[in-house]
Amino acid sequence: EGIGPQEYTGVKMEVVQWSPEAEALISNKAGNRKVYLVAATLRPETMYGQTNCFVGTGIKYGVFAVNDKEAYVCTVRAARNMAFQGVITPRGNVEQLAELPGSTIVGSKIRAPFAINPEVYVLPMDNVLATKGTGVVTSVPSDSPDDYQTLMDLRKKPEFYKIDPSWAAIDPVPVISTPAYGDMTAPAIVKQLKIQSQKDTKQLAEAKEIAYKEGFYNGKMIVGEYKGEPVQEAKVKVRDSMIKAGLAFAYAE
Ligand code: A2H
Repeated sequence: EGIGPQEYTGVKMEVVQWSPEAEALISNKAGNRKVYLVAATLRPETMYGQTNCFVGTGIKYGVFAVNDKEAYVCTVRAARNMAFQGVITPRGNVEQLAELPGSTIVGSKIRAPFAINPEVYVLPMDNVLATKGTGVVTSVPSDSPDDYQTLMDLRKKPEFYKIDPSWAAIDPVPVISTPAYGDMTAPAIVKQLKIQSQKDTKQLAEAKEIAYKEGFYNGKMIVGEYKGEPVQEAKVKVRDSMIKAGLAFAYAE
C-alpha cells in the first residue's frame, strides 16, 4: 500500500437467494431493483477462481440505491465514495434502502461474475476491515492466502463459525500458474510458511506479499479468455471485459 489512491475493481455479485435473516430485513425495501453485493478487488484477473464471498460479521452494511434498477450492498463509507465518484446517481447523494448486519448476510447465495463456479455462498471472515474497500471481499483461495486460510478454518470449524458446511464446499480452482508454486500459489505459500489459521495475521501478510509479486511478475493465465497470457497483460483486459459486460466498475479510494 503506497501513497496515492488505490484503484480497485468493484465486482457486482447479484443476490440469487438471501438468507432468511437478510430476507426479513430487506422485505420489499429494494422494490424492483436487482441487488448486488459489491466486492473490491485488486486482482480482477483471478475472478475465474471465486469460490465464495466474505463479509465481516460485526460490520454494518447498507443496501444503497444505485438508480431505479439496481442496489448495492456495501458499507456506508463505500457508498458515499461511490456517490462522489459518480457510480451511484445522482452524484453525491446516497439513498439507503435497508441496513444489514454482516452476520445476517452469511448463507446468502450470489452470482460470481466470470467464475467457473457461477453461484457461491457468502461466508464470514475475521479479518475484513470496515475501513477498506466495500467491506465485501470476494474469495479466490487459489491465489489469495487470506482467502485460502479462511476457507480452511471454516471447513475445520463450521459450528464455531455458524455456517452450514455445504456453503464452504467449493474447492479452490486453478486460475494462474507461477514457476515457483505451480497452479495453486496461495495454498503452496500457506503451507511453506506453516500458517495454521486466519489469526496468523503476520505470516499471512508476508504470504500475501509473496503471492502478489509472484502472480503479478511471473504468473500466466491458465483459464479464461486470456489463457496463456501473462498476468501483467491479462489483468487490465479481464477488468475491461467485466466492466464492458456491466459486471464491474472502477472504484478508487
Ligand atoms: B483481493 P489492499 Cl486473488 N478487508 O481480491 C480485508 N481485505 C480486503 C478488504 C477489506 N475490507 N477489501 C478488499 N480486501 C482484499 C482478490 C485477491 C486479493 C487475490 C489475491 C490478493 C488480494 C480475491 N480476494 O489482495 O490492502 C481483496 O482481496 C492482496 C493485495 O487495498 C483486495 O484484493 O492492498 C485486497 O484485499 C485489497 O488490499
